[in-house]
Amino acid sequence: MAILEKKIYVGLTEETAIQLVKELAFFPIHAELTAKEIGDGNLNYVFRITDQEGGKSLIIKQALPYAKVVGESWPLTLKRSKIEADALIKHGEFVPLLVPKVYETDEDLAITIMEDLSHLKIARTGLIEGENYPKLARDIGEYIAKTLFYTSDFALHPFEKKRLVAAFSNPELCKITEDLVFTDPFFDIDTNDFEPELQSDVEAIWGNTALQIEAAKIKYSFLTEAEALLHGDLHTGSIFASEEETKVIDPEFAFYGPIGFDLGLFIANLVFQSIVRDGEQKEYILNQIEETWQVFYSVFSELWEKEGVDPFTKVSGYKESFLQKIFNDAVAFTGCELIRRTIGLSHVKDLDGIEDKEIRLAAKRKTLELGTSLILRKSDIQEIKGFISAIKEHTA
Ligand code: SR1
Ligand code: MG
Repeated sequence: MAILEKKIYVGLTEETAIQLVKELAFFPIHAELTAKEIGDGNLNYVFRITDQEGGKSLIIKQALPYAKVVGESWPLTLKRSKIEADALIKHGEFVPLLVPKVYETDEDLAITIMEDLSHLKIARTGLIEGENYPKLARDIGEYIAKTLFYTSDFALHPFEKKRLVAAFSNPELCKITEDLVFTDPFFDIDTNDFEPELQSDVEAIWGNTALQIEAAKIKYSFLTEAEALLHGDLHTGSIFASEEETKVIDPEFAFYGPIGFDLGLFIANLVFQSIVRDGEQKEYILNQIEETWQVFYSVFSELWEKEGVDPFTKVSGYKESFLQKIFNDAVAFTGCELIRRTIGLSHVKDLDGIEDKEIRLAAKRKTLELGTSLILRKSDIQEIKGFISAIKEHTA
């Protein structure tokens, strides 16, 4: 029976994935198709379907009803598939070259059929292998500025903004972030995962009340500030890159939240690279962090000046004050991401992949120290040069 007609969720296999794209007539009827499951994320299946002879390929992404990283004991809404497809489409209105094209979606099957980007590499993988992506910082600075400005109250009619806030309500995925990024790492909770040698460093975090208060404040911003339609999980594993191209994927955590969150997540994931690299290569990454902020600032500023619809966007000084707030938020969000990827449930290969135990532990202690400092100094660090100095100070 045709897969689409059933209208009930069924997990795809490589065989049924081929059947599906044939039903949808993406390929000629007699095309010899191959399918391969290539997903390496925490939550979904990703099938690449190829017609070797016709030279055409595409991706089917299917949400699983549970978190793959933990197993069936952690059920997870399939609605995230629609959120992801809708966010790709919405963000694609503003940055069509920086996101994959969506060809088809099906809410019942929780699938999105989209452009195959296999000619690119996941940025995290390439960076770990020592590659550099000269356009990455510029493209991500522009991506964040445009997607977030155009979905904010500064660009939208208030009715449309509130319609989007409701359409992108994503409570279950937000709860994962609220727990894994903003709560669990700051308490002795079972889901935390760290090497026993870090016990005393971790206990210092759990016992730091000043840090917990600041973490609580930045978590509250995440919970309450519906500033713009965020990507929501903008780490380097959510980005495909080459020297010429950048494509942002996987916005299943999209929701209306504080603008500094996307910035902080991306910057933190560059910080991991600045820690594992030396000399000129370390400087290169630090320059990428600075460039991300500079590009974000200048693109967002220009949009504000030319296309701001709220009368207050014309009031001298308001733009600078708003951007300062975003900057300070981004500093603290960076700190939270550094800590959670070191001692929380979901780690990064940049750190865990360091083979030498002493070097790995030293790197992890740096991320904990820097993360703590950034959360505590959120309001003291006023501009990007000071941010870079703070990173250097704790990660030399
Ligand atoms: C159970 S999901 C763990 C992490 O993977 C995603 O990419 C998010 O970063 C989430 O926190
Ligand atoms: Mg993801």
